[in-house]
Amino acid sequence: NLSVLSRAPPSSEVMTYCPQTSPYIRGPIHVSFPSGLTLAQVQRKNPLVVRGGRYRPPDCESRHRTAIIIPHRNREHHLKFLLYYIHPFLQRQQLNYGIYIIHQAGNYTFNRAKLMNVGFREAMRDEDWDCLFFHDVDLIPEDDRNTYVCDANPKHAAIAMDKFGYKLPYNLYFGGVSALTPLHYLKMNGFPNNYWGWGGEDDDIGVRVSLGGMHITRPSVKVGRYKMIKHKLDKGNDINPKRFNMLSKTRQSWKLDGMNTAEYEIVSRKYLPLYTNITVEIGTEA
Ligand code: BGN
Repeated sequence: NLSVLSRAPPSSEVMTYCPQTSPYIRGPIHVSFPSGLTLAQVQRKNPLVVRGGRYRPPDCESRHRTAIIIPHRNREHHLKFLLYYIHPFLQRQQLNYGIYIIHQAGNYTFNRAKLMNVGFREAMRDEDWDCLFFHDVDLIPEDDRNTYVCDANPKHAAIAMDKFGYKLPYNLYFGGVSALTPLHYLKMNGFPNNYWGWGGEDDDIGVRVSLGGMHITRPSVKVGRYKMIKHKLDKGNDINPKRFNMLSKTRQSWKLDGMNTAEYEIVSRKYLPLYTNITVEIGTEA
């Protein structure tokens, strides 16, 4: 009924939605690590990013609200490169987005999955995000057709990483970068809190996806490409020897341990120019 359209009042306040596919998408990105890069330079290159690392397209209403959750400790060097690439990447996708760094306080063994639980709850306090990207700090996306929006099922975005020869290392791999809606996250009771140190937590999360009645989706290997910034195993993130045993019990443990039991104390919440920095005390292994 065209008369409805012609009756719509002209309005300067109501912005129209951005197109389904952003016209700024370019495809493959050449990723290198320029020496001497500073955060001040990254800031200058991203004048439309506002306090807390937030952005919305200036000329249209985004169809998507995506929060990027990045667990972190002592990786400022990696973070700088990730911010350098990811801000323009997300802007080319015309997303309404925010970047959250979840910084584990203290020197106790690192716990990536629990930091993700913190990130989920704290980001949802800020805004009604419709998609959360759980993102390792050392992975740089190499193609902007890998859109940072959620699917109908949990999405594993890092399907093709350089360190695995740009292919999936094994079928159930769910590590590196994954994307879930708040509903997906709650259906699987979030992520486990008890994986201290390196390894296994991502496999546990992958199992939770199916226990929550969902399945894993992925972009094509052509676009889900990532370059990993080379590094050695961190101090305070030793390989977790309990991971095999714990993984064998996910089916029994997932409802008893997860988002419903995540306990922590926020040390600080800082709205910095390029990201929101949440420092958190997550305790120690029981
Ligand atoms: C797997 C690790 C993952 C890790 C990938 C890629 C385990 C659990 C025992 C099977 N899983 O082997 O956590 O992301 O390798 O490096 O160690």
